[in-house]
Amino acid sequence: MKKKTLILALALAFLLPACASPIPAPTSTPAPTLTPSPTPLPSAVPVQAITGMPKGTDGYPWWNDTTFYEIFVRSFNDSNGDGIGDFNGITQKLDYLQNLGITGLWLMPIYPSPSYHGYDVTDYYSVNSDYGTMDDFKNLLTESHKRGIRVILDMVLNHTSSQHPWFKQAIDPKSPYHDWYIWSATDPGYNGPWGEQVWYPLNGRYYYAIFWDQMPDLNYRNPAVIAEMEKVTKFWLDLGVDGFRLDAAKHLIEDRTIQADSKSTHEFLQQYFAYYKGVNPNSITIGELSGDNQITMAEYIQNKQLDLAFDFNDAAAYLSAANSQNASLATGQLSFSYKILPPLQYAPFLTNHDQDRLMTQLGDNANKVKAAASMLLTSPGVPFLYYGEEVGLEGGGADENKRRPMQWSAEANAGFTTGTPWEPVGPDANILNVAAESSDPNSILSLYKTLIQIRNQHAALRVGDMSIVNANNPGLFSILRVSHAPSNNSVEEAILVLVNLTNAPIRGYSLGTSKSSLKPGVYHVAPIMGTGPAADITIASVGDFALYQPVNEIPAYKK
Ligand SMILES: [Ca+2]
Ligand SMILES: [Ca+2]
Repeated sequence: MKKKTLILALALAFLLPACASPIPAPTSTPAPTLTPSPTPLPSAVPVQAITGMPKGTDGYPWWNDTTFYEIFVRSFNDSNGDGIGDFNGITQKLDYLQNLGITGLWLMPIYPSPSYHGYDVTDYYSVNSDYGTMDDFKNLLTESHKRGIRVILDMVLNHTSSQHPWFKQAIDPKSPYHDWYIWSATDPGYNGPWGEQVWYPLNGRYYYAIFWDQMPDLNYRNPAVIAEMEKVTKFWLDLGVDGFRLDAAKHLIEDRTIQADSKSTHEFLQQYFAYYKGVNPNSITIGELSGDNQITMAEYIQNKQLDLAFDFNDAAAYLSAANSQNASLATGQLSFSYKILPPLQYAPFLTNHDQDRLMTQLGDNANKVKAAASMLLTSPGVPFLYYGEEVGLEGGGADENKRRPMQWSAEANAGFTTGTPWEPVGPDANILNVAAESSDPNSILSLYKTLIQIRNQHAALRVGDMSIVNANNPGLFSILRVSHAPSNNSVEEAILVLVNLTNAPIRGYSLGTSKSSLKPGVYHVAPIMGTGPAADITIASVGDFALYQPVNEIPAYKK
């Protein structure tokens, strides 16, 4: 296997698609087969590019080859003019998503629900009629798979709607459904993890609801509940979905006043993991463990309770680094995640549907958005994007503002609907939209597309190991990603990531690291993005290098 080093100079302005493939220059004694030849400008050829449905690279599972995209169905695209996004609307936009390089979708809850967001479910076996029919959903699934895009669903195990027929019957203590929920004859008198009320009086008794009185928690100490939710799980897997995002995964079972990460929750998820893998060994769960640290997250993953967990800490770190233009705020957290969590089995992101929009958190500064995206999409783990992030959707405060209609064009209602949108489109929809940004090579969208496609083309970014590179400049984010052939551990591909987080060119920097998995030698370096040609790099005995400056200047992104 040839050693290859590629440099990814991600400058906040230069997106030169220069490509070239480097050949290692032997340090001392050239191998006889390597004839000294005039060195052409090295070109960065794709290494282990994804084609079709991601299957996994270098022994990693398929999800390590996947860039996921979270969709709030109500807000993505309305196909029939009723102002509500729907399954057929998503199907119409699958070519857009495929073109962007997306290989996985997470659909927020698609089940019948009295709420606009859908996290209070009234029937786990059907779809919300606002979004279309089951046939529409099946068509979306088929068309996604045809384009190499897997689909996972939001699975709300912790609670149902108070309008669910199970709960309506459960109110009667004599009903067999009574024990499907959590009751007390008297008020136990304690509050929830956020100090909130969790016990609510009803019909002379009290029921437990960690989030909201209209979302009563299911009782997973009742085997009938476990059996039913396993049946739900099998129903959707048999239909062809590829897995689930597990809502509130850390709150499933309470050990008295321990209402998060309880021993019982860990035990339940271990059993659930074995169950869904038994139905489909390739299916996946990604847990929402908001607020947990890396050590707690690791317990779920290494003990086969979840395949992945969202990394809220990496998310916060990317935003801090982008906002403060200080790379160490990201690299410190990234190396902690990389060290503590099972290899690459976590899901970093920037923001999700519960958080203020990326653009809003970064002060409507498109360059900071580009910097954050550049860090996320070159880093270890399985990246998740939130719909609209790629065009700079804005919004914060009330949840509805974080979940506004997607901005497709400068037409009425941002091209989301021909009717009246369920929620008004955001500000700046006439500028920040897919149509406008598609034709602008310096747009946020163009950068996202380039980054996702580079990740799809290069194994080092998807499954490479990671070394933090000291850049001797706080504004320069630098990591080294190296992928290895599983058979003999030889280096397949190496990518040096450089992201200028500041609004000015960076000169006079110097890169070094005390250790990496690169073998000693001198390597040619070819730009994937950014300016070239780049200086050769000399790797010493333990993969270390020092005082390296591939190019004189790392430019700032163009506005
Ligand atoms: Ca509709
Ligand atoms: Ca619970």
